[in-house]
Amino acid sequence: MEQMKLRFNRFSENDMEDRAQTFREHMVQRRTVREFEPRPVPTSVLEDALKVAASAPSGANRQPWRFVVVENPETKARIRVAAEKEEQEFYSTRAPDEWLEALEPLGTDANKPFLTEAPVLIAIFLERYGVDVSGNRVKNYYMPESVGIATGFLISALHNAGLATLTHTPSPMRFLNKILHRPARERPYLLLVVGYPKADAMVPAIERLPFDTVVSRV
Ligand code: IYR
Repeated sequence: MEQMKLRFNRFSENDMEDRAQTFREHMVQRRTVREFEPRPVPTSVLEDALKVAASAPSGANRQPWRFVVVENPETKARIRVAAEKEEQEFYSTRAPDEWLEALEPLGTDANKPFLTEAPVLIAIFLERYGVDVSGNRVKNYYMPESVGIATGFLISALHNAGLATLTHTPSPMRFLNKILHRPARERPYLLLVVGYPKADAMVPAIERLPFDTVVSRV
């Protein structure tokens, strides 16, 4: 493979510390939001964030992610109906008690008004295998890891730009293939709800684990 010179910004140690602190202070404020304003989001902001996501590293650079941006109210309504149907099933029968107890502090239930209230839904699909020009299957690698990293990039980019997100995972969510006309080789990975939080939006008063619990040095 042809090589090219790496472009890499080196910062002074002072600048590194400033940048690290500024980024931390902003990122730790990110909260999952469930109440959205209907106000549309700027298209260029959305596109820039999606370009960040699409630049993520991936197994063998296969880029096994596909992002479907949904702004059409009818399509959002169809997604909401299908998601709530699955969620009703989940909350009333499928979920074991232990799972329901774990969700209790978050206050979630089978109603998903944000799916029609938020201006944008981004359906993220994982491409299980590629297809070359002759129609032959091409193997992808580390798909969940790759799509997870790209999703993290996307959430961070949207937050950086001043937009709120909600990671929604109706289960099962195969209905997204049908509604969004995606081929069977693409598996729905996550539904990202994007917009501005309502002015009086509330979030559960949950805390992150102590730093020492999640990070150790050996
Ligand atoms: N998919 C359901 C249930 C749910 C599961 C987990 I794990 C959460 O952190 C939140 C919700 C729903 O979206 O309500």
